[in-house]
Amino acid sequence: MNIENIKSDFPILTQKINGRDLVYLDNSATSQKPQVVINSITNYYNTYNANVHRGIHTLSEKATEKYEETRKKVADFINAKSVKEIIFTGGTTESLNFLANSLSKNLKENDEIILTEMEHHSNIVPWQFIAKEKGLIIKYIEIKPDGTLNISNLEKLVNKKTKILSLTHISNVLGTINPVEKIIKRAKLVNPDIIAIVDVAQSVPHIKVNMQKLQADFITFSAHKVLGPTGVGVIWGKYKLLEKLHPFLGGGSMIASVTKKTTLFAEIPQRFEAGTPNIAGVIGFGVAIDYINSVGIDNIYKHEQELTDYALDKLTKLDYVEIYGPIKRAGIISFNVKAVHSHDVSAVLDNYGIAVRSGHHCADILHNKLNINSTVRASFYLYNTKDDIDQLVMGLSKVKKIFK
Ligand code: C6P
Repeated sequence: MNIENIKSDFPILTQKINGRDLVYLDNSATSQKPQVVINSITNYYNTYNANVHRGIHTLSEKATEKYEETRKKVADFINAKSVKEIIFTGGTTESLNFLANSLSKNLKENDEIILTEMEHHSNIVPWQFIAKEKGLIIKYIEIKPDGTLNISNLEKLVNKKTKILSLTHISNVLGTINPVEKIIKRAKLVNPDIIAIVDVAQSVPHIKVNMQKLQADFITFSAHKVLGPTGVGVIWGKYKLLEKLHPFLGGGSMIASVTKKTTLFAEIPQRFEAGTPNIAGVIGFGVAIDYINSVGIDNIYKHEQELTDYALDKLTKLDYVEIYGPIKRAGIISFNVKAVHSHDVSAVLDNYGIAVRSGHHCADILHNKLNINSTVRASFYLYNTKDDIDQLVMGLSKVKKIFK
């Protein structure tokens, strides 16, 4: 991987922030976009802007063809069996709300849902909504002090009333890579009827996610973390389960026919994509996948692992920095500078052009469990370099000086 060449594909990275070269370490929040992705969006609006799946005119047909090309690219990217298993949504949050709402139609009082203590709020709040409405019980797999999940008592947590197991592949705070295949297999040994959902929002941009291996029934992710535009998400679902799933949204383009009394649904996946979708975004996402494929997802992962090892080595040497999470992790490092609030740390870093996220990262339960209010988070992607990490370490020494 030639990082300098890669960097030059991302126009935003040549910017100066507060007079310094931008060091972008907030990739878990959203990734930057290569020029080819930006071009594909303007090209759509400049040359073939039209609605999809509707018009029998040249522009509409071209837009539909390009939109559907992305579905194929997504299916290949995650090794899905069929393009029919790919549903476009507005993002991971919408995907999870969709699944919670649609799956809840088959749930009844006292049915149980298992989540983990390291879920993003988007994999907690929608389940709490339906739990309240239907009288369901939510249980949590606990986090151990080392930032991994405690699955030693999994068989006690799961029972015949467990209907849903929904968990993240990679923690957006700790970078923990959860053994999801193992967890799902063990849970389904106790109750084969469990529906397993894996939130791969933080894994799909960085590691090979293979639907023939993952053991999941559904997965969810967002395009904007995978070099694509905002406002596009994905649900992959097993075709057999999609056939039984009630649509989340009703409206145009998801129907076969409508009478005054009832509606016949369109085929899958159209049935699940009501209304005009984010056409430009989906097309741009297809180009983002091409870009990732041209670099190679395994190369990206290897590069990020090198950066993570380098960063952990440098940060653990700073006695005023406390790091959270396991040693073996994805390219996400959350930490605190002792006695300094995370927002102050990120404000000082920003003065040096360094972008990190601070706060609870939409993971309150995790922070409460670790007994902390907030953390500073540095997260890496393919265009980051060891020099970026050296800049972060330099920035932290400035924080230390200011708040001594
Ligand atoms: N995490 C972060 O800074 P949306 O916002 O819908 O694209 O994705 C939600 C989401 C779901 N699951 C996980 C594991 C996530 O990390 C996120 C988004 C960002 O950590 C924004 S809060």
